Amino acid sequence: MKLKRSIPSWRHVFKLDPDRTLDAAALEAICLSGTDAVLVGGSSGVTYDNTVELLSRVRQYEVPCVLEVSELEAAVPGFDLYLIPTVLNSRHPDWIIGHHARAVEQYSYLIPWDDVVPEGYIILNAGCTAALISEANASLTASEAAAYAQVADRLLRLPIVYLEYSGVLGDLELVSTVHRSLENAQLFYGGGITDAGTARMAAAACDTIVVGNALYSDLEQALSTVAAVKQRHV
Ligand code: 1GP
Repeated sequence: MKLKRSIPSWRHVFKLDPDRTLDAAALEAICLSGTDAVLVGGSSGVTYDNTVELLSRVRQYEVPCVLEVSELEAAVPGFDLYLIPTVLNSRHPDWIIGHHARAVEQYSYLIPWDDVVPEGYIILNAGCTAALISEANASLTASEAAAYAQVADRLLRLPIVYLEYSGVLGDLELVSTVHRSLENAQLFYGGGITDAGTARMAAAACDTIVVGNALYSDLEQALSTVAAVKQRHV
């Protein structure tokens, strides 16, 4: 299945961490939930082996399966699409462009460029693993976050801006401000969506909500986020 150009229609995505355990029944419920895509990714403990294993399990179902590449060693072939994060508010150039340049230098001939989509990450929870690893300056005002987002959208022309609050529900007014500032990019929001109520609030402030942790803490509530978002358009 070719997913190119279909990203803008995503309203809901479940993010699965290859380093965490899901039994068969849980995975089936997630893949048949009506979510627009399963995004495979994590900030630590992601390996080739656990990524291959999760891909092969998700492939039993028809839901699009997309890899968010955070470890070069875990760039497994066979996904529908590859999302490549660049952390716009990192204090270290490696996370903005350095790792990417090294990857291209080593593996350019292996990269399925037609299936690669860049994401401009803005990490706003200073305590999350991604912020710590990437040395993100997470204390941005709404106006500063919107400025980063516009650089991604208007200058770099990235198709996705991702506001990452992993683990906590973010400042949804800030998210709305960033949303209004975008011209073309799709706004992903992730962080602290645990149930239908938080899903609805977050979905009102962005284009695409990403639900991760809740799948591992309260699956039923996490599954209810799909209908909460989809009903908005009925
Ligand atoms: C994490 O943005 C995603 O990368 C989702 O966040 O795990 O808090 O749902 P949560």
